[in-house]
Amino acid sequence: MKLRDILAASVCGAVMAACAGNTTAVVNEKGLKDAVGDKFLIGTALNVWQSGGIDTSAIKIVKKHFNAIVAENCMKMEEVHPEEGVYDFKDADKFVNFGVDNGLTVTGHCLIWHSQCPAWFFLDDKGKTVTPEVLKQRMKEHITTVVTRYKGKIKGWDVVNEAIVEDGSYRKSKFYEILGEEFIPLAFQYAHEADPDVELYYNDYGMNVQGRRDAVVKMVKSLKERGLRIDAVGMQGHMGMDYPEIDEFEESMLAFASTGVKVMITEWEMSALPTVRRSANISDTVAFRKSLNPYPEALPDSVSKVWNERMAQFFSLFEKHADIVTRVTAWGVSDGDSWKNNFPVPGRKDYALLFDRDYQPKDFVKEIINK
Ligand code: 9MR
Repeated sequence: MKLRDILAASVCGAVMAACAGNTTAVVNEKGLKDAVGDKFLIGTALNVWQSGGIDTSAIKIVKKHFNAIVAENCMKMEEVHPEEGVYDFKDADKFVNFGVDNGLTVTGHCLIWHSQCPAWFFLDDKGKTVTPEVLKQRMKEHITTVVTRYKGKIKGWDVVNEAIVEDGSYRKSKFYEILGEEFIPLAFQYAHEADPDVELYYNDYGMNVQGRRDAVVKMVKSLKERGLRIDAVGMQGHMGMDYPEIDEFEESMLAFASTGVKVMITEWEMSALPTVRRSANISDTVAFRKSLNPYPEALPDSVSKVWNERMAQFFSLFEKHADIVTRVTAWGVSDGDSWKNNFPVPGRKDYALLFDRDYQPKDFVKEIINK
């Protein structure tokens, strides 16, 4: 069993407990999506218990408050394409159908990512690294198969995820090692050829950092100069109480928009716990210590107040730039679902999302709804 499945199983346990017991009523008549109106889409990531219809409490929240969804895990390459010639679309199909059946805008996440990419993708039958030609052919086959399957059902794809690091250089991934920078334009080209109508995005974390910001701007410009389609830059909003600086984040939003693409806040949450690592790279973990888990029972009011104020400030920033922002998506429905409970320190209790463990909206969300 993979570590991710073990962690996910514990989330599912919490979900089942919640489903069995208190399926708390939501007090407000109006949903968050009604309050946001047509400023931008307001979305959430779904795990497989949600898109599979098991976590009914979360589903109620999704239908009432959100109008867009993205798959937290089930469309990643290791899930849909675990072996050469073997595809498994069981969970991905359920996710996409959930979106279509409920009239939600569906985003595909993600086509090309160094992480959660099965080892076979880069190896030949003798276990040697494949040639650039073979990797291109595999990328094309993967992208074409997945994008074609959901044609007309998905509004846009995170085509390439997390390819640039903080200093502005390219991440030394297998894709980069074998194909160099060229793997990015190729991925966009293959996706567009598979579905000329679908939107295409570049998605990354830590986008407030200047080195990464400048490199992403350069990369987007170069895609456009080649005549390739790119509709938006996804700024993953993995935030903490002390990062990112709001001004730096705004500067990046404007820098990306200046290239002629839209901006999406794609993976929004804010950890309320002491910052250990700013990275969202899943392998950057730190061992559990009690001192790193200061609120195992509940979040103190004083901390909750600061957290809500900071979330409200970011939301106001997104509203201020509603002309360039097309979607804001939370990375999970309620606090119990968040990957932050296990990253970067496994086993902490975090309070990172828009709805608490009882599926109640946080104060800043209530304020938006009641405005
Ligand atoms: O939230 C996701 C978590 O459940 C997975 O274990 C992890 C690895 O697949 O990916 C998490 O989502 C990541 C997203 O796909 C890309 N940006 C960073 C997110 C957090 O690691």
